[in-house]
Amino acid sequence: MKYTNPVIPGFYPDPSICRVDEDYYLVTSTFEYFPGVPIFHSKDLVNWRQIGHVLTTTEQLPLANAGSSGGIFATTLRHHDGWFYMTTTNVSGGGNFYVRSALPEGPWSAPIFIDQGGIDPSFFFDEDGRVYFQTACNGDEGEGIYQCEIDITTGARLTDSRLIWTGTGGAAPEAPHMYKINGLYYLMIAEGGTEYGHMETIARSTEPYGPFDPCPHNPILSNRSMKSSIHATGHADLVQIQDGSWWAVCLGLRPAGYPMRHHLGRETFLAPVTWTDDGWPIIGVDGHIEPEMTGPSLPEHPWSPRAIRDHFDEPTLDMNWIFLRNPAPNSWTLTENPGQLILRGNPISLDDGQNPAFVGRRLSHFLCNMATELHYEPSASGGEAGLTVFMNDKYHYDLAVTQIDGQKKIVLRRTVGSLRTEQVLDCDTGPVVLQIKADRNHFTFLYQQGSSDAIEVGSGETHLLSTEVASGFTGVMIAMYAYAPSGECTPASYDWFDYEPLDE
Ligand code: 6LW
Repeated sequence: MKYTNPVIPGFYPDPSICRVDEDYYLVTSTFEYFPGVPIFHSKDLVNWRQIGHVLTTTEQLPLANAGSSGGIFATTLRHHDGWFYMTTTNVSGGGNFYVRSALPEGPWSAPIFIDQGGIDPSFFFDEDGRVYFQTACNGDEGEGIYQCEIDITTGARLTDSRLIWTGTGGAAPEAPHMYKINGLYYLMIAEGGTEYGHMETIARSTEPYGPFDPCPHNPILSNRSMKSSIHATGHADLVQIQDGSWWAVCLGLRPAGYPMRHHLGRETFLAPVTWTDDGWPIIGVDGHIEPEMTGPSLPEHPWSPRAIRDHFDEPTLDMNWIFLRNPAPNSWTLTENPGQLILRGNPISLDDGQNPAFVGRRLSHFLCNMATELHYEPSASGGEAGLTVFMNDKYHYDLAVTQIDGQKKIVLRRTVGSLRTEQVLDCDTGPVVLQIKADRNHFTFLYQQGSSDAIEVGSGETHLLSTEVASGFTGVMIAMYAYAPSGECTPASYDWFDYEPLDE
């Protein structure tokens, strides 16, 4: 079966995968967003559906100190002896930890912290029962991959942390994963940094602590040539499927245009793995990931497509909605008026790098129409509510309903670093439909009331809301938000939200 990459589009970086019998599970990193670490399920490696989040409590995921692109860095998911284990780093709260659960959809345990520094933690469960814990660390022996042995029931470190490989000389050796294949320990890592120089390298040893012999074919994955429309591939994880073949998931970028190179964020890609005669894995077609590839020999198992409209008529939010850091108490409710998502602004704005009233989803398509019906009559105290195309607290475009000089207004505000522009139009009392039309180069903002035609307020370039300009590790979010500088509690009631993709 042919499939199209990415297999999980939108800001879903640093994927890690495990297999349990005929089911596959995958997690990605989530930085300052809450709940953290979405977990996906597939039966064919191509079609994925989200089944929950791993980190759903403040105890598991405190983000109060997480700046933009802080919080949860890369994750690893493993299954052993009937338990799922997810390990990650909260770079803004506590460092490396893991949680475990008997079921992939949870409930997951309280965090168990591990006394080893660095990022990109991973586990290897050896046949003799030993459990090895690896991270990318700049430690006492220099920069590279460090390993210790741990007690998986308590997280206690049982040995010193030792440098086991420094990679092949690329910048930032990171994202370690260890596999035992045909009696040899394979240690696979990312090098070159998670941008356009990204690559995957591997080494192997007869012993878990090495010495590791580097693969003569390194890098085993790199899209560094300009030929491909996919770039920055790396941070891979391997899985063996039922027919014995091996497959890789990894992160990559799809630059929307050249030379702007902007994109939606780092996404999750799938590639076949082939083995050389001397026993080394090569990811993709000669180490490249392609947009169209031939999938695994597994029965195709598509999931029902997501509806365009979210009516907000369930008592809980659909799991593709997430908050910016831990949501402030009373900032949102679905139960006060069933069929509406009500946001109550607080004095925290989108610019503050904290937790404004914000409910958002990833932009997963370059061509997409989004809209929401907002019931909100702002008071004179400068409150506002609306939609934001959000990269981080210094790069976002907001289409909001507010009040200026006693008049209800529509404002389009574009915040790009220290630059800010505003366009203001009149607005009648009553509900407003706010619209955002996305294409590869622009977001176009419109509003519509009653039976009148939609009115275009303005537009903003897509490339300014991309890590190439805004920096960081996250991706483009579309969110409903509310802001109340005086703390007044005018409810912003969202009747529905439409997300209509117009491209793959
Ligand atoms: C991830 C690490 C990285 O933990 O970026 O640049 C971090 N490399 O592998 C966040 O994705």
